[in-house]
Amino acid sequence: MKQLTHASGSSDPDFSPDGTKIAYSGSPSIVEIYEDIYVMARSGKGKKALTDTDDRNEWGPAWSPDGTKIAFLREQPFTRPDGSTGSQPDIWVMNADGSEQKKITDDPAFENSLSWSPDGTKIAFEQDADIWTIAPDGSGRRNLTDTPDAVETNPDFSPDGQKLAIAGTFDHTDFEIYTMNLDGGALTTVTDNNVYEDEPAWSPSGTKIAYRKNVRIQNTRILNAEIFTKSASGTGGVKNVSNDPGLDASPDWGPRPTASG
Ligand SMILES: [Ca+2]
Ligand SMILES: [Ca+2]
Ligand SMILES: [Ca+2]
Ligand SMILES: [Ca+2]
Repeated sequence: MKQLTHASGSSDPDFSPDGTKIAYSGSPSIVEIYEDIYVMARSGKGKKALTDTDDRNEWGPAWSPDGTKIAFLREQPFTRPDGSTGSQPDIWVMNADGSEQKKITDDPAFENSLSWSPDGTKIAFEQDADIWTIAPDGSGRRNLTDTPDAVETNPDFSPDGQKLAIAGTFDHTDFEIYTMNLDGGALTTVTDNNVYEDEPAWSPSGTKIAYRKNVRIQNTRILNAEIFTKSASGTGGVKNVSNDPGLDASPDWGPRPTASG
């Protein structure tokens, strides 16, 4: 894949649903450490900042399926009773041009990994190692996993909106890829091994899931992340689709079919 950004720490690329734009997070310059959300044309041209805060990070942009809105994470600094300071992320939603930024979660928990449902009515996310859904206006928040002793993260809606792919531990010692229904039921194990997998992403047809997996570089003890695909049902073999010595992350199949077509 062609590298489109050069700012240090540019990450989290997400294609607009029509495939013409990419939203991502990055530092505005090498002297400012705090990231903002940017959008640019797929060609890499026309870069524009959608957030402009000098004292906190924004990251993790996720386009709504109709392309009109972007959900993202914004750091919220706080001071503890003992005077020490920290920060935690909240979920925000803005118009795709950066206007009307609205906070939809507002609590000390750590939110992460945003995924819109194909019909635009829900955003799935991780909060403190559980998988939740919430409406884009902040209403109807629901914990789908509620497992205090296990970690779940990286939810990704299936193209038909009926399931989520997630990475998690459950009864395993390391991360596996799972699918589940929107009530947290019908858990299916897609991977089952003793290496680390995360960042699942459904194929547009809904039949396959791409994910990141750590594999050992031959004749070394060095772990290298590669992108693999496997059938969403968990059956059949796996396929290494990146297979290069660089660290690969955040698989994205590109634009998805919209509800209308
Ligand atoms: Ca910022
Ligand atoms: Ca929070
Ligand atoms: Ca959990
Ligand atoms: Ca595993």
